[in-house]
Amino acid sequence: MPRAAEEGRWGRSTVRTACPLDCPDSCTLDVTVENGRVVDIDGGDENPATRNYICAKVRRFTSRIYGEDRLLYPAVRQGARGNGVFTRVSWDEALQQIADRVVEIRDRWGAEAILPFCYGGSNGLLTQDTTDAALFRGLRTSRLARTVCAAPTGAANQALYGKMPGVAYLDYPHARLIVLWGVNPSASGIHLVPFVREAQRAGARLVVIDPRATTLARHADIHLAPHPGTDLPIALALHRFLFETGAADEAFLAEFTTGADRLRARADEWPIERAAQVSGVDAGQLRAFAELYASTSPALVRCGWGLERNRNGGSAAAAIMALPAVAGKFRVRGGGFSMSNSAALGIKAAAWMDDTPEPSTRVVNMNHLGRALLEYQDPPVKMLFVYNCNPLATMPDQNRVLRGLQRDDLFTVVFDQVFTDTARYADVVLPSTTFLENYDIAKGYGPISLQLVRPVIEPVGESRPNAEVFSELAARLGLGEREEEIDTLLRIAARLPADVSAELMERGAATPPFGGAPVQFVDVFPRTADGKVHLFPPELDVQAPLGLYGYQPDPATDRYPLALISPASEKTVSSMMGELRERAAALQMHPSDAQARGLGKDDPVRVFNDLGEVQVPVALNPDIRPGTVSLPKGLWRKSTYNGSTSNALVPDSLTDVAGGACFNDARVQVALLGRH
Ligand SMILES: Nc1nc2c(c(=O)[nH]1)N[C@H]1C(S)=C(S)[C@@H](COP(=O)(O)OP(=O)(O)OC[C@H]3O[C@@H](n4cnc5c(=O)[nH]c(N)nc54)[C@H](O)[C@@H]3O)O[C@H]1N2
Ligand SMILES: Nc1nc2c(c(=O)[nH]1)N[C@H]1C(S)=C(S)[C@@H](COP(=O)(O)OP(=O)(O)OC[C@H]3O[C@@H](n4cnc5c(=O)[nH]c(N)nc54)[C@H](O)[C@@H]3O)O[C@H]1N2
Ligand SMILES: [Mo]
Repeated sequence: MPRAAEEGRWGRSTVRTACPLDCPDSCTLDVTVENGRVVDIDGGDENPATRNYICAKVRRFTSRIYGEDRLLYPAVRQGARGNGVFTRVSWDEALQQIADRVVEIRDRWGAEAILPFCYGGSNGLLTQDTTDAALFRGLRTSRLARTVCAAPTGAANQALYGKMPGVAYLDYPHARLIVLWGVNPSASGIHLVPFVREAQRAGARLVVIDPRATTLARHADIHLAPHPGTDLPIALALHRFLFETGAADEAFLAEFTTGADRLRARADEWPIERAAQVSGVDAGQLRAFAELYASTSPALVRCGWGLERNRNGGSAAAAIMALPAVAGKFRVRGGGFSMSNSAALGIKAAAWMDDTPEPSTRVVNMNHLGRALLEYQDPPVKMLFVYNCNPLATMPDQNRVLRGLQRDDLFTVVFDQVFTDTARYADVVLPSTTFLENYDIAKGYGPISLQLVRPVIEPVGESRPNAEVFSELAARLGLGEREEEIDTLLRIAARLPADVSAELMERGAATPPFGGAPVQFVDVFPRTADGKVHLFPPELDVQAPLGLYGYQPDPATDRYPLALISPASEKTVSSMMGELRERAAALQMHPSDAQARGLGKDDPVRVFNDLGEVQVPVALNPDIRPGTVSLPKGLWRKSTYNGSTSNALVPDSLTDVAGGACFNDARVQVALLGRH
């Protein structure tokens, strides 16, 4: 396997690799390198679903690689925490300082006083859960529950179907009805869009359920714009309709499912009119949707993540994913559901390097970072080790996280590619490579795919890959041998099924089973213990405050009547590339809500609640539902007037199941800035 970086060092060459960033699509990339520098990034043809084109973000990834925010060498804090002044040190000094602090804190407080903090980052199989997991397990630090995203949808998909693979992008053109539910592929997975449009050209109907009139919603036959957090009543009303009108597939339910009676009992509480009233959609439109779904096949539901980020998120996701089972939509190409396909290949990103079981140490829910830093005792958190994550930008209750990071007695390490908002509060900053400078294995969660990511240039500055840094730290702490990144890669490869591994290493990609397009209940089946669909899984029921499918009402108050959502934007991947945004982001607000508050186009406003305040210009946007306002996800602090972003308004309350984040449960008021 050639180290591609060497091919492009002199002259010009184009190298095949893949994008591992946190996005469903997992594009094949052709990267052109000239005299050791990346000059062009474009799509390649290995992944049939990504069809040779890529998003604007990765197309301009060179602005990140060579940008002014790039971290080039290790550095330690000078003077007051948060003032942003750092002094360059050698890797040896930085790592020794960290190792010394680890020993000191472990001896005085116990290793659970150390909290490793990581999430999406580059999202591949090598940059997470490898030598990092071995190090932190070996130390017996606190463990992190990685719940910021996909926890409720993942728990629902696991409980109902054991994460059966979903309908492939390639099969969307076979559908006669496509339902895009709480998902906006035009921003969050662009390669799905042409397949939806192709289906429409072939006569398929499109239903979009989203509080915003997204691009695809504007092209839909039915657009339901529910109040955020009310998908559960809508889905239950559909179930009730299916059972009542005889459209439920009783034979399928009897043979392949459990729990249908209990689901039906909860659905009985939701006639169409009641669900329409609670969710703020038109009852006639909701009925039309129910009739269309009942009568059309192949019908498929693309369940997204927008609907999980609220107190009803787990129940909503379960009720939505239960629809094709009740309506009997499986067993045809283009029928069923799609959710995350991250488990489709049966390859888990967990503890690859170490067969020793996870220690039974304290678990910290990452959505409670602020609380953990400020309130947890026995022991208090004394060291925070952040990598693959930018929590000050991305976790709930930003002001609480900020107060935690400002603690004088907290030792914080931030290992990142750029000088993030979180890095500003670090004691030690370590520079990491990007996916064009290190190896990785990219696993798609839209299309089923596994691709090799290769370094196409030498590391920029003194940056180093995760695998090496954690193995070196482990060696310094007497927990193992230092190893090269390539050796870690080979150790992972050796743990993959032999045929997958051989093809991945030789060809750079593994061929997915069923041509990457399995038909549900023909090629793939539920991976639950009994092989059935569990429509009322007890493990979800015990978690939910009102039981599974129990609707918790809207948290709005008279003081804070507006729902704030913060969906994915086409400009960033979570907060990655957020450093490149030059102007303040705008609050999207319906003209009627603006008028009621005396606000005009571009007026500076305060968006506030009891947790914080965000100051931004307002944009009058008829595409957002009245009563709902929106800010982009992943903003850096510099992208608002006062350095607070949507997460300053997001409570750190948890979803009904699986401890997920409630980003879209923020309730706020908006007023002209300067008027109180
Ligand atoms: N460009 C880009 N792509 C990304 C990302 C990114 O940041 N930028 N992030 C990646 C990651 S980490 C993820 S998890 C995925 C997420 O991708 P998506 O599943 O698309 O999730 P969101 O962007 O959170 O929200 C999707 C839609 O849900 C709507 N929505 C909000 N609240 C509700 C609700 O209560 N009910 C319903 N029905 N709809 C609601 C929003 O208006 C939005 O249009 O995208 C991935 N792809
Ligand atoms: N308000 C609001 N907030 C949200 C959401 C929302 O809908 N609304 N969505 C949430 C979602 S879906 C998600 S997934 C989370 C994501 O939240 P985070 O996990 O914080 O994701 P990123 O912002 O992408 O931060 C990843 C960081 O890792 C760094 N990184 C990338 N590759 C590497 C590597 O190889 N090594 C190291 N050491 N660092 C690397 C990047 O430079 C970046 O700074 O955000 C959540 N935050
Ligand atoms: Mo996510």
